[in-house]
Amino acid sequence: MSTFTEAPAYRALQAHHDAMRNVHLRELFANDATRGERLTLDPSLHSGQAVLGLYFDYSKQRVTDETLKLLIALAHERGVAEKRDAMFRGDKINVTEKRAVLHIALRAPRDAVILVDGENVVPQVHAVLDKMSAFSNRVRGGEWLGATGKRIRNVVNIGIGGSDLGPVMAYEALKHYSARDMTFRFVSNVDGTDFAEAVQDLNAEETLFIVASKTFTTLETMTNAQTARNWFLARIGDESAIAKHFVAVSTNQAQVEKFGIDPANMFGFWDWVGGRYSMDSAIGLSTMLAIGPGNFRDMLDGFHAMDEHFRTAPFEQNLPVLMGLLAVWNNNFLNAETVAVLPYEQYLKRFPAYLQQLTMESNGKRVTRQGEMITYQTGPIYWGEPGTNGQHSFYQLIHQGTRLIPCDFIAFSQTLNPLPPHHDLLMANVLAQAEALAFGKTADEVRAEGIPEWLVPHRVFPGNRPSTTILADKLDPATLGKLVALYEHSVFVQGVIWDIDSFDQWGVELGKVLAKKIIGELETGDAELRHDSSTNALIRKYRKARGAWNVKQPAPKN
Ligand code: G6Q
Repeated sequence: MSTFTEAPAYRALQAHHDAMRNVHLRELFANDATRGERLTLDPSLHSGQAVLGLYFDYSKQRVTDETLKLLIALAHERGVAEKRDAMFRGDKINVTEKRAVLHIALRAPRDAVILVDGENVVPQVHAVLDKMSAFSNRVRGGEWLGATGKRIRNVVNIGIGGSDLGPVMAYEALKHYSARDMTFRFVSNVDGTDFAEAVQDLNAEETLFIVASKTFTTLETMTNAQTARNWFLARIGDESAIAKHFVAVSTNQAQVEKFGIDPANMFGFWDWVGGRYSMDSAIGLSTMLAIGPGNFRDMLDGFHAMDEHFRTAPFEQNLPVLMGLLAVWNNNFLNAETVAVLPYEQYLKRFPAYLQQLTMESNGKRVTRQGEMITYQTGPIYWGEPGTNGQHSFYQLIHQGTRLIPCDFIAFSQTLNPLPPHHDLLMANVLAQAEALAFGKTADEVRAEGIPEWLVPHRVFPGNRPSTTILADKLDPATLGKLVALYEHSVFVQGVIWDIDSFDQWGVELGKVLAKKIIGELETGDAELRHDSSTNALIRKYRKARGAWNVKQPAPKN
């Protein structure tokens, strides 16, 4: 295969871009009265799959019919369909780790058949789901009691990265559906403050810790899990009580047992589930405890509906394919460096943080799958905050700054907390922002408002700033599943176009080993230092000034 920038479709797109670089969205809309309805996807209409229900309006992207035609040609040329089919088939498309990539199997129906090395993995997936459901029902129903006979009221998920961001995001997103008589906390940072604050008001007798770690070797998680164990034992004083208060989610049974957790209380998953693609595996145990197995199943069904859409819909009507192609257009032709994700839904407040890992860990790569250096831009920077808060801070730069920042607006027609007039105001804002970004305000329009001439340049909005608006009926478990799967597959499409391995994360692995050397040097106060002069000086300064951090703490009171 030729490299991305040598592909005939790339060259055609480059020429097309040169011809339309100065075309304004104002013009595109003025020349086509139907554009706002035509350049949209409502898969319930297009593909007869009434289940999707996500209205995807990309008419405010800087594209024409010709752009779309060329982008779709690019997708065909780069082998998106073949690579997608290879993923769904269980081929080892994660080439650097020689692994299959099968998060789609986590939400497959019970009777599906998906083979890894000749073995159908779907029964294993459902066996774990059944075990999670039985456990969740027992905890939620008050059958699973703590060691002193009290009901479990608090769940603390200890994990980091993919073993944290998905669970936190999903808990926050689906809080409306959660058991309100239970408290959920998430500890990820190795900074002791994270653990201390998470448990400071919890009663150990009513607390369940989930140690969530695919490898069960991650420094942060193992340190927090050990601290949790100490915290618990200091209050309960009985090793045998651990079995009722600690469960594990992992692929590493040996390490789980070594830590002291009974394998009967372990929920497994597999090496073909990447950390950032694992929120719908056993890593979602905290989510299931919060919302119950039925809602969790609905979420999985939402994921699966998007998987099937991605697998079967023609590219012209395929949400993840179009979303991925538009991202490539903005990134490689309009030279946008970032993407702002702007959910107008308070419950999605952690969605941008979740997407940061999904997108940037997947596509932040600088060599091809074959290891050749890449000469074009790959994954952009994702960031964002829920609306309307962002409007009062960083939107200034999006409207009038010198950079082009494509935006994903996400909104819901129905609120889960009807408090008139809030929802209409929220919706008015998201619609107004997308409109203002696209069309701006010209100098003549500013003058017509009676603005003095010296102020006119400051009051002009250039417009022509691209955005997509995703509108769903309401935020429920199935819709969340669809949204996450939409981004997952869009990331996949981009990775295929750029010819990168979207499923490894060597940059993260490095972080896991780098600190180890320095830890030893901090602990041994007089060890000889062989770093650069800056690091050496910082270590010396820290050794001197750290105070009594390692002095034994007094035994905690119950
Ligand atoms: C995700 C990454 C990474 C991982 C964490 C936690 O795709 O691999 O974020 O999830 O480093 O790893 P463990 O689950 O093994 O503790």
